[in-house]
Amino acid sequence: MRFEDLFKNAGQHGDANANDVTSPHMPHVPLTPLAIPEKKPKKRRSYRTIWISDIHLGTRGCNADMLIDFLDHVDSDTMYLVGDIIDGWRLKKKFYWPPMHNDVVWRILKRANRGTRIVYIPGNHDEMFRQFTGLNFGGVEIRRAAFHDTADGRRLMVLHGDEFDAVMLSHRWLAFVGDWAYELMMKLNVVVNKARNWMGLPYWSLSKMAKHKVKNAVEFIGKFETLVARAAKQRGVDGVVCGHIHTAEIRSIDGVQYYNDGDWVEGCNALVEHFDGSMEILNWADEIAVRETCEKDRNFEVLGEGAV
Ligand SMILES: [Mn+2]
Repeated sequence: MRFEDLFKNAGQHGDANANDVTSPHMPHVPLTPLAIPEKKPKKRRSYRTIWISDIHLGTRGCNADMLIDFLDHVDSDTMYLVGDIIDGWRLKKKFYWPPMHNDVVWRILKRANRGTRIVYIPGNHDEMFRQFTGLNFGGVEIRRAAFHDTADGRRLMVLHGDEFDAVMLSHRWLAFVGDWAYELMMKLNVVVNKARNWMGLPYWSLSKMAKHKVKNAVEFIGKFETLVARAAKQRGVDGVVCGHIHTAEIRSIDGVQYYNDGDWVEGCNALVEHFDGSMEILNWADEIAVRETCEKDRNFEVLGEGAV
């Protein structure tokens, strides 16, 4: 069917819906069902606030299935999406959008529709949404940064964290060096040295260099945390919530509370505020493991020892 055919009959003589703008005589297009049907537990675990970031939808690294499980099991009055939700950088290079990634967007929009206040602070990987700052997409407020007042009267600054990259300058990619990269380097080490040997060059340890770099990554994280906390102190707030470096953390730095909500690529973390204002980092992979063990135990009890 050609695009123009969609409108062929619209507004024609004899069409009962011709003047009804809510019914533009469009052919029926079946909706694509969710890849993972929404779980509706009797009662979702409820928090005052949830912060999540660095989901990187549009990449293979994104643990969308875990995030879907998380969204189906918890609820909150307010939810902050603290940047790098969609990875525009990667999508620009190669389009990758499995149905599960749509499921995540669907769940977030549905949450907004249910009445959860959702504040979206784009990061560096989804900076294309920064131009929509101050606008509202289906109940999702887009902000450059935000201030959050906790139940126990503290004021927190919320931002993604890439704002400090310019100050950090070198080695910013190092924070993302995970085990897989290290392993890959080990494998590369073998190949590189075979080649070097063939060319008559001496052995050169790539893994040794990698170890050095990982040490640098640890230093990088510490430096980042200090910088963010210092900026928060200058702003006169009690604490700061950010993401960006994929390292969940709650700690006090120089009298300022530093919170990092982690990521959904490696850690699968969320930062939550309880109704009394206390804060906690959730590790959803662990939560799933605990739940599955409990379910197994329950089945064990119901079925009895003989049935297993
Ligand atoms: Mn980032």
